[in-house]
Amino acid sequence: MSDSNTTTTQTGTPVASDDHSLTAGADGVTALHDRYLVEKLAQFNRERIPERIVHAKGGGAHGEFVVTGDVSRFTKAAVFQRGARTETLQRFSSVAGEQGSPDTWRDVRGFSVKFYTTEGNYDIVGNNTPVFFIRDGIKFPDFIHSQKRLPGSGLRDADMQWDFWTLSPESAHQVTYLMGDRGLPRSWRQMPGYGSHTYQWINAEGERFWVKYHFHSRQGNAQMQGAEAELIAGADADYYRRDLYEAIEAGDFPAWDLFVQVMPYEDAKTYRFNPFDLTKVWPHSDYPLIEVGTHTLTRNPENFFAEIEQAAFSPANTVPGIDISPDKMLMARVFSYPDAQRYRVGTNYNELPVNAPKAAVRSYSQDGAARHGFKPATEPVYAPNSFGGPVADAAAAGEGGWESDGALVRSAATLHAEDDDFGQAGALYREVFDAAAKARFLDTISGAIGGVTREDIRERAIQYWTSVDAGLGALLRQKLASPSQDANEAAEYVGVAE
Ligand code: HDE
Repeated sequence: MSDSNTTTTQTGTPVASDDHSLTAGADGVTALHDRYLVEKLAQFNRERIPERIVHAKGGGAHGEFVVTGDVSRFTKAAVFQRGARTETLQRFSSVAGEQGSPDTWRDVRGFSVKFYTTEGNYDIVGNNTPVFFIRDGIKFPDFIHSQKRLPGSGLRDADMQWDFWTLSPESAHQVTYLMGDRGLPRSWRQMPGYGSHTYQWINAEGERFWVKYHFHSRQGNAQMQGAEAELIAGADADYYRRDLYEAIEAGDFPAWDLFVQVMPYEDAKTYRFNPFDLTKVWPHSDYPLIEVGTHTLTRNPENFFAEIEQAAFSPANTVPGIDISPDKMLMARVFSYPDAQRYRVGTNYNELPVNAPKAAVRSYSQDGAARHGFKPATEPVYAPNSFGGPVADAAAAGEGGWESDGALVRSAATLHAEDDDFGQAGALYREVFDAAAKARFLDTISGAIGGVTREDIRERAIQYWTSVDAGLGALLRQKLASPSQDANEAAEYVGVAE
């Protein structure tokens, strides 16, 4: 009988040493039958799972969502009914950098919330910007390739970043956000979150609405400037992760108020631009913010790997009263996330405690690698059956939907009067940025474009910003031509992420 504190193998057998391998004599060859040595090395070699192909670097915490508003006329989802309290998990991330990359590289930040609702898990997997670079998911792998690393040198490259952006003018609005002050939040706690896409809500009467989610930080929004971000990137690559962890440890719980914009179902057909275009925001003057509730982070993970690295957020996780919309990006995402997670974490990833719903799971899914849960052998394993197994129920599912008809085509969505690529980017630059923000913006884009070596791409970049705002284009041309644009300043931006 071993002492209760004796180290054991993975199968519970006491082991002899954690310091010495089994050898033939003190200086002799190592015995292959030292199965503890073998187990220890083999297990170690398998400690990592593939990092997320995007949003690899991040951090997160557990929390609670409390409904304070009354949105019952728009959705029957239990999680959003007045007074409901729901346990949550949140993960923040950077898009383009790898696992160890500095938190303060300029980038879009992920903002993912998992609600463990009584009707199953609901995930809002958004960003800290309300729009995105592209409007069709088929472009996503190309976009990400252009923001990551050159296959030969393994280096980031301004030529490919600006080549892709300028050949994809629908990116202008998001690039304006990214290169503006919002591209460098001071912390995850001091930034907003957006569902970004248009989603669908369904009320108890079956009426449908289009909605957009906005999380407003109770800590306010704050940013840092490029020079400080670079210093921090070198001194503390985990700056945001540390900030969040330490705030929660100190009992300073960060919170966000959730609002929605609601568009009546029929408005979508005649709205001045396509309301399902992820490169556009809906002006609040058209659809004002409506209060839903407050999300507060209260508990750090006990184990980062088990609770954050293996966490699987997905826009495919919807609940009765909430559905997706005809946004082509969103439709691509509902395939992509569960696919990524089956590969990254494993087929049965939803059995892990961090991903498992609090609601009961009744399904005919079975087996697969590392399956843990199973039903009693007396229960049927197929549907339909005559043995009392679970039965699907359209009314309980509370799905939405929309009308669509037509031949299968590959084309842009049906045109609305004000669909364009540059209008909202120009409005953001002219109407939201003040003079100082405009000057910083010009510095940032000229620095970034200064790293472009191909003349044609550089010229296209000037045209791109001219389309956003003619005055801005002229200033940029001037600045890029000026000799004060030194090589070091340009080099700073070559690593700029998406
Ligand atoms: Fe993602 N994205 N994405 N994305 N994304 C992933 O999912 C993808 C997009 C976002 O904290 C991956 O499990 C496609 C928009 C966040 O774990 C992957 C498209 C928005 C996170 C994936 C998009 C996001 C991801 C990587 C174009 C904001 C981190 C591994 C159609 C509204 C979630 C994984 C976390 C992660 C695919 C575009 C946000 C590969 C195909 C738009 C916050 O499935």
